[in-house]
Amino acid sequence: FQSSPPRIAPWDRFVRQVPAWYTDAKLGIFVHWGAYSVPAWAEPVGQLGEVDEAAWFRHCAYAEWYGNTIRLDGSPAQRHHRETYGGAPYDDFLDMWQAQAFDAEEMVGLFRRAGARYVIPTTKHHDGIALWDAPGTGTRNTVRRGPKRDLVAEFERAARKAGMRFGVYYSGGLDWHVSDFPPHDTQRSVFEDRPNDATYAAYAYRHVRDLVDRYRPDLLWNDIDWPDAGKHDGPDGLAGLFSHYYERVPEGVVNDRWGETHWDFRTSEYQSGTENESAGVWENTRGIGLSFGYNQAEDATVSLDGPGLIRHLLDTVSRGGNLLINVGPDAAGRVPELQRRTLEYLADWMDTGAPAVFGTTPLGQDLARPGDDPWVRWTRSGHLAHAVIDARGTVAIGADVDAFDLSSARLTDGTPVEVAAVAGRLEVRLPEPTAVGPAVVELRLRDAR
Ligand code: FUL
Repeated sequence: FQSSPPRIAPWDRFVRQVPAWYTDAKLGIFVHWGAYSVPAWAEPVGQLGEVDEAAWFRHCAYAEWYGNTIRLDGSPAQRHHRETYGGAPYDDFLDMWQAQAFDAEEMVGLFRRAGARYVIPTTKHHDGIALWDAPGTGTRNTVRRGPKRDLVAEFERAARKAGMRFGVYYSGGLDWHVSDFPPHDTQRSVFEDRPNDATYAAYAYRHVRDLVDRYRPDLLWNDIDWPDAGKHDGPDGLAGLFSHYYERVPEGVVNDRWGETHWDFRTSEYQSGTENESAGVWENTRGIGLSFGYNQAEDATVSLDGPGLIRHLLDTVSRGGNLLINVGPDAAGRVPELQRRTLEYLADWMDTGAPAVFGTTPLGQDLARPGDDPWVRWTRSGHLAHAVIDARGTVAIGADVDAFDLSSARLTDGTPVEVAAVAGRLEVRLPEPTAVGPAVVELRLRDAR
């Protein structure tokens, strides 16, 4: 006889309309901050999804993966670690991490100015170090060691004070401290060499439940997967965790990295998982550079500058997604200059650009086409179409010219813009820029299309 298949936990009961605050929000800020922010080192080899998988782990561009990369024999990170820190144990970085300049309100204020509607700090990354006094972590958290502060609480208070939504990142899939697998060298090893036993499942469950009870996060952003022994419908299983969460935070949303269970929105990361961007509710995440954790080895050549970030944001929003852009503070708790400059630029652009972003939906490609020469992306709010154009002078844009009331064309500050239908395209004469960054031209749609 074959035994009957295991009962599949009823994930369907959690399926619901995703709260509008999330789909309207468009921009969130991820914060990857940890003991890895002390060495703050990785090889800036390229974007996840573009680098050959065989090279990714050994030359990992993610500085928050330092604890893994230095264990891969012969890796440049291992050499760097030996030369710079004499091969010291990873946990020494927890004590070296002082966070002495960290001012959550100042940092979150910058995020808010940049237009972000939510902020998600890491509360436990793959290294297993908790940024709050997490049950069962003993002294291996930032309240007992290193910063000696509840960093999750500080972010939470600052976010709420700034009128932003607050979420938590939690690595349920990997915890290098509770497992002794060999270092990850392939994608397969990431998903297969992860702790799946009941003891770890209970540990992770307690953590996320504690995060929910203490901070009422508006988003639960789990990473990699959830321990298999915990994927059941009992009160202390994943289904119980979701039930508890939605009961406490009815407007809360969860991402899609809990294995094949339940999600409110799908995720993509740099160029990986982009198949998740085609339908439904989704969010792309990436760093300003090539890493989430602060990487001192990065420079401007591998980082998004202000216009680059605006283009990435609009490319995402115009296709119906949210962008979760990451900031990696240094060990002292400051936003490094390169990242700060990009965010400040975005903040300046938001004075004129915000209407093209928040609360919008994509504009159908039957009405107007995105393009890269000139660079243009379209969004809409009701009958108003927003064209975000990163160009100067007069540009021609592919569109159904009859769909628009051309005389209505304005910049968001009300300045009229000359638009004509020429050979089946919109010829837009952009005024001399008075504001930073791409121009936003708004046009009325003629009828209720
Ligand atoms: C990935 C992690 O492995 C990265 O370090 C980062 O946290 C990213 C957001 O998710 O899967």
